[in-house]
Amino acid sequence: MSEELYKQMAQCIIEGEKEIAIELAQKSIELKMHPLDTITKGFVVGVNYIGDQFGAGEAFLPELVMAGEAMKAAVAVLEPELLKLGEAREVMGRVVLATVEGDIHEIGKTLVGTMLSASGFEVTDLGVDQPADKIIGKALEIDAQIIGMSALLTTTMVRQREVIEELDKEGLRPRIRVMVGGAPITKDWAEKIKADGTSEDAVGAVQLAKRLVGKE
Ligand code: B1M
Repeated sequence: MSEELYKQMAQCIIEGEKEIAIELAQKSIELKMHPLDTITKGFVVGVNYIGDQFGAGEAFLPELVMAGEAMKAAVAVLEPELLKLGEAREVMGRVVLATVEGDIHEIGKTLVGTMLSASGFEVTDLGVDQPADKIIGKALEIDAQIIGMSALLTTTMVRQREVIEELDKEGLRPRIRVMVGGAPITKDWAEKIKADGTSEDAVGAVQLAKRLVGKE
C-alpha cells in the first residue's frame, strides 16, 4: 500500500502536478504514514529523478520549476506533522538558517529547519539568497549558537566559506558554530572550509546541531 503511494508521490513530482502532490501528502497523513518517510521515500525520489534528467539535458527548466513547486507544496502540507514528531522539552539552542547568496533552492533548507524546530531548537530561517553580512548580523542579534547554511549549486557553495572566513576575522568562533549542507556538500568540503560539520539529510542535521551545542 505505502509502496504504491510512494510511487504515485514520486510520479506527481516528476509530472509537476502540485494539486496531486498536496492530495497525496494529505492522504499520507490520514493513513498515519511517517511524514519523513513520505518525503524521503516518496516525493524526494521524484525530485531527484527530474534533477538527474535536467542534469542530463533530458528535462528543461520549466519541468524543474514545476517539480520544485509541487515538492514545496507537498512538504508544506507535511510540515505540521513533522513538528508534531517533537515533544515539548528544553530549548536546545538558537539557530540562524539560510540558503547562501545567489542560491534560491529552499526545500532542503526548510526541511532541516522544521526538523530542528521539532527537536527543540529555536530556528530563525532567513530564507534564500542571503549574503554573509545578513546571516552574521542576525546570528549576533539573536545570540545564536549555530549558523546553518544550505547551498545547492557548485557555484554558490563557496559562499559558505565566505561566511566562515568573516566569522573568523571578527573572532566570533567558536562562540558561533557553523554547519553546512546541500546536495553538493561533502565532508571534505566542510573540513576544507573549516565548518564545524555537515550532514547529508535533515535527521543527521539535527544530530549534528545537538552535538554542536553539547546536548548529545
Ligand atoms: Co535547481 N539545480 N537550479 N532548481 N535543482 C539542482 C541543485 C541541480 C543539481 C540539478 C541538476 O542539474 N542535476 C543543478 C545544480 C548543478 C550544479 O551546481 N552542479 C541545479 C541547477 C543548475 C539550477 C539552475 C541554475 C537552473 C537554471 O536556471 N538553469 C537554477 C539556479 C537558481 C539559483 O539558485 N540561482 C535552479 C533552479 C531550481 C528551481 C527554482 C527550479 C528548483 C528549486 C525550487 C525551490 O527550492 N523552491 C530547483 C530544484 C527543485 C532542483 C533539484 C531538482 C532538487 C532540489 C531539492 O529540492 N531537493 C536539484 C537536483 C538535486 O538536488 N537532486 C537541483 C530535495 C531536498 C529535500 O533535498 O535540497 O538536497 P536537498 O536537501 C537535503 C540535503 O541536502 C540536506 O538535508 C536536506 C533534506 O534531506 N541539507 C542540509 C540541505 N541543506 C542542509 C543544511 C544543513 C544540513 C543538511 O545544515 C545547515
